[in-house]
Amino acid sequence: MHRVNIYFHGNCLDGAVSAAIFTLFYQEKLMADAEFRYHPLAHTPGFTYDKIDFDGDDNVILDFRYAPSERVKWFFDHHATTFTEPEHRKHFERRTELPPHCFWNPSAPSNAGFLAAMLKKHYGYHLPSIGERLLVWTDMIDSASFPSPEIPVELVELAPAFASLLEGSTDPLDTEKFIADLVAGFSFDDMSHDPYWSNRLNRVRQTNWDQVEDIKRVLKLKDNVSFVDLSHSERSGYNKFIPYYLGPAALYSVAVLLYRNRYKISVGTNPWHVLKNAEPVMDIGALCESYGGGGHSAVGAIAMNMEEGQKARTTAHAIVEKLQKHVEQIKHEQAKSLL
Ligand SMILES: [Mn+2]
Repeated sequence: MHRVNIYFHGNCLDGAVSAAIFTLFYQEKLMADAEFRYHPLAHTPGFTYDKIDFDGDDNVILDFRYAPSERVKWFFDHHATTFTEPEHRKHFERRTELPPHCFWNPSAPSNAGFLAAMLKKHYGYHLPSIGERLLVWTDMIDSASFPSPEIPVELVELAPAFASLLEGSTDPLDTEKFIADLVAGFSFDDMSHDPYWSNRLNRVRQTNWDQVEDIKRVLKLKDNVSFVDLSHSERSGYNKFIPYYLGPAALYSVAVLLYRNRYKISVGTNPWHVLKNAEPVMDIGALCESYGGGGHSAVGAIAMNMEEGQKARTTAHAIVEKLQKHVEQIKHEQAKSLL
């Protein structure tokens, strides 16, 4: 039997939806009775494809790093960091299949949306209509461009609830079944009536509301900067939108978290705040870098090891003070421009 191996971003709604869309395309346009195997991948530090054989008859990479291998026939990704070496990019650019099999667009909000658009354009493949509606959600969720903090915090809608379920899942069967259900043509609404999913969705929503309660108890908001110290008890996840949900006046938020084997300082800009683009703009990634961390312009983090709990708290306080001074500066600039 013809076997298709799909390697995709694991614990991620975008990765799983991409895997389902590619399967539907393959069944309709290339081979109706191929066998599919799904291999979720994770962005662990130092990840390489060295240990992966690409032993399918067709090997496909979706929503994950480029692999410079002749055995990989299909590739779709939207991560800016997809090429880990300059050689990998050259390898990608040398691909000559027509119509093309390998696609990359770092400005696409989700890989699923990009994949669907390329399959339509180059292969005349049209998604079923429930799929089209799903892409509005994958775009919103993968680029974290929610119209309000209620959506990623209250998880009332099924798409962000499923996204949160997959992110926190430790059971490989969850992603496997999720893809199979989408391929079988079920909508999220259909799936939510299946006890397998309704039990898990209830748990995800409950865990999230517990987090809202935990954060509410320790949240401090002063001078438009919120601070959350959760470094005294271990946790497995942190919903970074909760501080803005509870304290919309925060332009910036800082949290100290304790995970199984490290401390983490999480820093972010409130995407719903009116001053988020006000001058001077704070580059959060650069701020975190100056303390040994990193990130993007609006979000960043600093990791510290298990012996550095006190240092993590001191550093977090220093960052809070810096951000409070920065808000003062923004307000000063604003007042000046009004004169
Ligand atoms: Mn993605």
